Amino acid sequence: MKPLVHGIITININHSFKRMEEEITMDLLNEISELLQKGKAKNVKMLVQQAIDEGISAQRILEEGLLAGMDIISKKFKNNEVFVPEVLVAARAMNMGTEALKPLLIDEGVEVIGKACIGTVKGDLHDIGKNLVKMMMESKGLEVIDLGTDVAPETFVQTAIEQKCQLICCSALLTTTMGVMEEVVKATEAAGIRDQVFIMVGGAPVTEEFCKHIGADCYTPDAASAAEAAVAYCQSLLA
Ligand code: B1M
Repeated sequence: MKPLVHGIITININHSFKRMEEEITMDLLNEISELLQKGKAKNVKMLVQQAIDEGISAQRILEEGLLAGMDIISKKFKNNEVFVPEVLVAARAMNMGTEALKPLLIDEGVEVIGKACIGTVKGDLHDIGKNLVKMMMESKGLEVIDLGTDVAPETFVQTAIEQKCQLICCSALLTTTMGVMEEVVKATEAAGIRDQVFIMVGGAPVTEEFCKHIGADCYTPDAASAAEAAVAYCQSLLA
């Protein structure tokens, strides 16, 4: 009987320990989310580092900490419970938090498999999603030239020509700016490089149907699938 009882106690202790560990992890991720909502950028960065040091995966920190906080802010913004200044500081905290995750996601030793330029289209200043796409692409071995926000179609095209990019990646968050993506497609045609570049589009209002309608090559709903699609395209060029 004794070893059996001992076994049960060991199992229970292990179970309790795991539960405690999960509770500590959840507390830390919730704190990251709350500090992000308050726009405490430096504290967010510090806690992201703490979470990394405690062995929490980059994916959990991103999804259950940073993006969870951003999601709450987005809903409050939509419902007029918070306004541009609060959203702006939360966005800064988000960007600082994701910067801290970068070393975890990007392995300097990864072989470069292709080159892309990325930007948020003209008239649009939203850059969080674009930054995530850039980071995920870099983590998968793409060299990514970041053109920032408010990027004119000619800038995408000129960069693609000068830097020999195989991919042009456009992000848009406003229904009023997503049309600029069509201008990017047309600008590549006018410059005679349409068949040399793979045009990827994304952002909250963008859809697969819209992508087809404007003649772009690929729509993906999130940063991870954008990186996967970019890699698949680059590999198809190497094959
Ligand atoms: Co603005 N904003 N904003 N905003 N903002 C939205 C987009 C909005 C939906 C809010 C709402 O609910 N009403 C609304 C747009 C409505 C519409 O167009 N129909 C809106 C508005 C109206 C505005 C202003 C006009 C507000 C004003 O001034 N009165 C103004 C416009 C400024 C401008 O751009 N000219 C404005 C300003 C701002 C801030 C500056 C305050 C700030 C941006 C700060 C920054 O980015 N540095 C801001 C923010 C933060 C938001 C919300 C709340 C959050 C956006 C975000 O970062 N989400 C947003 C609400 C919402 O989207 N529900 C909102 C998190 C991010 C991870 O998601 O960017 O969607 P997202 O990226 C995703 C995918 O879309 C995808 O990957 C990411 C996830 O993995 N993805 C790609 C993105 N790009 C991709 C490219 C790809 C593939 C996938 O391939 C190339």
